[in-house]
Amino acid sequence: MTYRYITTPIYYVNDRPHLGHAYASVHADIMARYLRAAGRQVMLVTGADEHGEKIAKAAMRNNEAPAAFAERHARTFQDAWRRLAVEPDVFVRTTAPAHARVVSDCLARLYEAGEIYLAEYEGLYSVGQERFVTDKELVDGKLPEDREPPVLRREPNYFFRMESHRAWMRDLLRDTPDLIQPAQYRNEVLNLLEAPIGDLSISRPVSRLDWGIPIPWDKGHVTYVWFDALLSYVSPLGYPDGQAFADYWPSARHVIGKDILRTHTLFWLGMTHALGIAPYRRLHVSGHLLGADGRKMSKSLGNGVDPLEAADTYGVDALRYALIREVSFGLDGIISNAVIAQRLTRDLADDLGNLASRTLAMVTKYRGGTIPAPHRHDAAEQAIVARAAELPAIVLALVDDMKVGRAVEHVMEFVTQLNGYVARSAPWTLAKDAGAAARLDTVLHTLLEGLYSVSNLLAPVMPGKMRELRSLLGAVVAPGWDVPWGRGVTPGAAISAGILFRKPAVVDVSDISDVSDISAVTSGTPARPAAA
Ligand code: ME8
Repeated sequence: MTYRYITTPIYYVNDRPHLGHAYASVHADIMARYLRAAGRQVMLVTGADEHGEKIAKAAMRNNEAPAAFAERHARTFQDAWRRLAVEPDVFVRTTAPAHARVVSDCLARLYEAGEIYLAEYEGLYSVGQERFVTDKELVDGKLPEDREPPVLRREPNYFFRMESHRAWMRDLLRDTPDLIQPAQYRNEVLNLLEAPIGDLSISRPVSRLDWGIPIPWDKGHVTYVWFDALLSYVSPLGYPDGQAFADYWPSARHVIGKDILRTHTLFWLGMTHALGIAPYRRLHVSGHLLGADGRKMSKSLGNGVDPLEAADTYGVDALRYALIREVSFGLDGIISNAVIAQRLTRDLADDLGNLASRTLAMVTKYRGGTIPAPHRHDAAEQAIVARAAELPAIVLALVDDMKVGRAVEHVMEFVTQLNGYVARSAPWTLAKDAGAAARLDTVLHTLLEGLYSVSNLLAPVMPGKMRELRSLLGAVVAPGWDVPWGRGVTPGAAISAGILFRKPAVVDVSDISDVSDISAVTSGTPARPAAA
């Protein structure tokens, strides 16, 4: 059994998710779906980061107890993932007693081992990022991603001896080139590790903040939210003794945004090393989605595209597709309603949707809606069959490196190849020639089988639409990875004509040169795409 453990960040539940959160979760979900389709035993974990000052403050502003506030928003996230077809196996909550037990146990062990000590601390603290910051990180007196400048804090804190693990971390990163991907983020961390990183404050006095997991030996302090949150990667596996931990942890891949690179390297690698947990296998670091204003999309800035509204407007599958195609994983990129509409129009409706609808229409018109059996394959069919045979391995290898957009680009090139094949083989001409009936059968069968391959190859990205496509193709076979050519559609079975993707009705996106002009696409009542 080949296991794969995939995690997303556990999100701060102080509001509803925006598209930046969806970006990480959709990538992780797509990787999970591809690997599952290819027969791996996958566990996908996402969750809610419910403790800490940020949540406590947001709850207070809302006149609500932190527990009730976090509970309500955790549910909002769970509902959002359901709507966005993100299907985790576990939704971990840091307020769950089982998680708190793991945190307490880890703290106690580290304290006994001398890895934790008490000291007075003074420094600049970013409430937005929930961590102490250094002067070097500040631009114009604040972190670029924060609205407020950091505040000066002086208080007794428990510290974790993070600095003592620095040499080991540096060696690990040097010896494991693919531990952090893309490579620029590994270099960034290697640079950080050249200089002292200091020890990590892992507690807060209850006099200032009581919304957290108590420090087991000192009720005057609660656990720092990051120390608590990072352990949510092992608590759902039943760490330390659970079988799931033994099975899944050795294959762990964390999907995160670049804003939390430091916590997932310096903090988390240090913590796992001190606890005797093997380091994760890979950290997949995304860039940032930028709002139309060119700034990082964030809840605090309110410049995000609402993923649920976008799913309603364009369909959840088109949204997932646009997210992974538009911004290459690892890089920053702007995403707006306009670019989603453009992807839906061009790639999905014009290329894939058109291939499907004209193929289905021709089978209806020329063969009464019944799938014909193929005859002799010419060079054109042989090229298509050969490409269909090699695509699953190509796609899987790219997905394994979290190059999901690139993987899907290959499949869309195959769609282009099929569209070119329609044009060159001109079934409408063959249909006029009684002597070309066998050739027409072969062409139509090749197109249907090609579409079946596409439905399999894109199902992890667009599960609903690809299910719909398989049903239009009359494919009774359960979707499978690597289905050999000729086993997808069944000669003699009936297809249904249908339209897979509808263009957004409101705008002609070819007119949009300025993607920041969101109002152009969101005003009016867009047509809903066909139901999934
Ligand atoms: O940091 N573009 O939670 P968080 C791309 N609770 N991704 C974005 C993004 C954007 N504009 N904005 C957010 C936390 N993200 C901690 C994590 S994990 C043990 C604890 C994504 O709610 C990105 O993956 O602030 C980022 O790392 C994550 O959301 C942070 O979400």
